[in-house]
Amino acid sequence: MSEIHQELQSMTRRSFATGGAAALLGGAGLWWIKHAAPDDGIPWPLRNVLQFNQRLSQTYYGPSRLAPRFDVSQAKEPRVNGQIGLRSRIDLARWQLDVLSSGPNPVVERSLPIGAIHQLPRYEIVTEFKCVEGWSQIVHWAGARLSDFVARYGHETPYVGLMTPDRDYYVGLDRESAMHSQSLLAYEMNGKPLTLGHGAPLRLVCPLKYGVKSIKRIGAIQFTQDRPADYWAERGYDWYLGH
Ligand SMILES: Nc1nc2c(c(=O)[nH]1)N[C@H]1C(S)=C(S)[C@@H](COP(=O)(O)O)O[C@H]1N2
Ligand SMILES: [Mo]
Repeated sequence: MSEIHQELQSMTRRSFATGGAAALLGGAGLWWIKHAAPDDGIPWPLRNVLQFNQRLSQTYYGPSRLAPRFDVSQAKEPRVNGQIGLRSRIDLARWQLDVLSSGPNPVVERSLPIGAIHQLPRYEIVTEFKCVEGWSQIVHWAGARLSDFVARYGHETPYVGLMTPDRDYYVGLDRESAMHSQSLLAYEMNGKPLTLGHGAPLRLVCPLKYGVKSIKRIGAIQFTQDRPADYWAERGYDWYLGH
């Protein structure tokens, strides 16, 4: 199993390296990568490594794989990292989570107050939060399992998309990752309500994936048949981003 993890990690790193190389090439190189017969929206020079990641992800990112847990005494506050979708004003008293209909032109099916999330069973976890930029931090989170939310308010679709209220930041999850027992809709960090910088009033925590997927300030959630838009996947990162 550890060999597989190593392979998954090195492949993930390599796909970042490919993205990085694409960024460095600029000019003609970037043009070529962008225009080389896209498949599933992904230019083929990046596709092979992504498909390999996808195979590994589907095989080994099963419901039984758990992120390591730590003692609560090891938890510290992570840095505030990534402000996309957090720049507009937010009135926490009026915040609602919109559940969107599936399909390309979604309508709001229902709007839930934060109380609806607090009413779901509370779950706490102390896990290592890892950013692709190379830092990590052990953090103590509390919130509702995304799987409990889906069971109560969601639909049985292959994908789940989450976005900030202003739609500036958005992530897509495959159903297996969404239903993973450690995927949380978190409202507390290290024993206190989330701060605005860390995504108040509600953020995702997905401990088996890099921090990129743990969207802060969730405003809407959509259950889709097709792969939802994903901010960093659109910019060349691996879609699954497991580690
Ligand atoms: N809305 C939003 N969520 C986001 C980001 C962002 O830019 N906007 N950045 C992501 C990245 S790259 C990381 S590492 C984590 C950082 O979370 P933190 O600020 O609580 O440490 O948030 C993720 N969620
Ligand atoms: Mo990150």
